[in-house]
Amino acid sequence: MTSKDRITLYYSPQTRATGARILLEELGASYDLHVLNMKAGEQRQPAYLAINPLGKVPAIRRGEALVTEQVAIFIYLADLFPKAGLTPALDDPDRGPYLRWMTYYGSSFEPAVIDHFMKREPAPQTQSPYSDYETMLGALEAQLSKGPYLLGDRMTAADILWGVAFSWTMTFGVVPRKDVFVAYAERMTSRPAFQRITAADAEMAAQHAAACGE
Ligand SMILES: N[C@@H](CCC(=O)N[C@@H](CS)C(=O)NCC(=O)O)C(=O)O
Repeated sequence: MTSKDRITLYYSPQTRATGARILLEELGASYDLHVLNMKAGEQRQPAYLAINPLGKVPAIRRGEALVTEQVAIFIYLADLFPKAGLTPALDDPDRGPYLRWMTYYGSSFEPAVIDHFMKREPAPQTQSPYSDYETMLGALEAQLSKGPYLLGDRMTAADILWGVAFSWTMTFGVVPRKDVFVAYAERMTSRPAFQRITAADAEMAAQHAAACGE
């Protein structure tokens, strides 16, 4: 990879950017971190709003390509490093199911979990993007019950996204600790990349808090 192809990850610890960093590690990719101290509000400064007008991490830059949105970042990065074996090729029969479960995260899971967390009345089933919370979660439970990974025996980048997601949402109590979810989260979070980045995140988060006098 030439220097113009180098990847910069716009990052804050213990956020949705953590999964993207774990994926980069699992892919064996070289990358630079551009760290934002969210406690100091750096994500809302003009310099970062020029990267992502929503003021959200993760974002990545590679050459002229700027990518925001976790799911897009996951698909993009896993495709950039096909030799890591975490993405089914375009003509692979697993490609469709892989994209299905990747995008299910952003299109169905997150809206459902946020409504649930905020105790918001969901939209009527026919107008809600995720049907209803129980149905949305039930589909995931059925898929993961086949295990050990979302696509069966094959681990993909989607499992890194979902492993982190289950770990966080069960910690916050917004997703029930069903056996299948717990076993899956443990499978993914016991991996060295997850352990390494979680430890580095704890250190970075403490530094950010200290810098803000907390
Ligand atoms: N739709 C975005 C959401 C990302 C997001 O919510 N990031 C949070 C961190 S977990 C954030 O940057 N929050 C900072 C803020 O809004 O001030 C994605 O999927 O990447």
